[in-house]
Amino acid sequence: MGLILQKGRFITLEGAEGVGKSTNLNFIAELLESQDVPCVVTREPGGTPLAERIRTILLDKAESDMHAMTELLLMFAARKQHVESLIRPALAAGKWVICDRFTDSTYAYQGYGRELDLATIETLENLCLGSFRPDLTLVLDLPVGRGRDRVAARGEKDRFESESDKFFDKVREGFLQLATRHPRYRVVDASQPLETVQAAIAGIIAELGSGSHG
Ligand code: T5A
Repeated sequence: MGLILQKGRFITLEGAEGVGKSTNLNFIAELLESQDVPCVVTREPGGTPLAERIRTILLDKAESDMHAMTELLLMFAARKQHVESLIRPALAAGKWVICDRFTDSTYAYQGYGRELDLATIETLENLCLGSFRPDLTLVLDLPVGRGRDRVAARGEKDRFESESDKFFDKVREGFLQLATRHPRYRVVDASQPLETVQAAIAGIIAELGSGSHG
């Protein structure tokens, strides 16, 4: 593939539940490691001890009366800690960072899903991150029912997984809307067999490595 190693790149994987983010995150990490590209795999909400503690609160079904704005602020509190103590230092050290969800999930879930004002989210994004954004965002797209089927065998549902199909339809539509906003987004049809999905992802990563990605 011939990746040109210059500086760390920040790749995020996005999509609704069960679209294959974790599966493909590991695939990308193995792909990069096979080419001696140093990389760090992480996730949101979470990624650092403090942010993981916030994640536990956010996913806890016992917090059923959490206000949408509280949820939004906790997402950004966790993100600020994650960016400053893990993501930026890793990129500065020349590592590639591959992250399971990032701010686009906030737009999709808290914005499109919970119907909080997108401009408020943008204000918080600018406040917490300045101009810091991913180099590449892979949006894995899958009909909501298929995502649910893929994770159906798992145990008890968390606070988000307990939401309705209507909520997840809005989330999915949100991701597709976001993907039209900037060339850093690439939508991958996640309903295809895993080998086909991963061949598409490998092609996109190769573009990023060669510098031809928008
Ligand atoms: N959240 C997060 C917000 O509301 N706002 C935010 O700002 C942020 C950052 C976090 C929750 O927090 C919310 C959104 C989330 O609800 P999470 O840990 O990201 O939760 O959990 P999920 O999205 O629920 O993650 P899942 O593990 O359920 O889904 P994945 O990672 O997308 O799916 P994965 O890779 O585990 O795959 C699911 C199954 O499908 C199979 C896999 O083998 C696996 O069994 N699979 C395929 N099968 C057939 N064909 C393919 N192409 C397949 N790809 C994968």
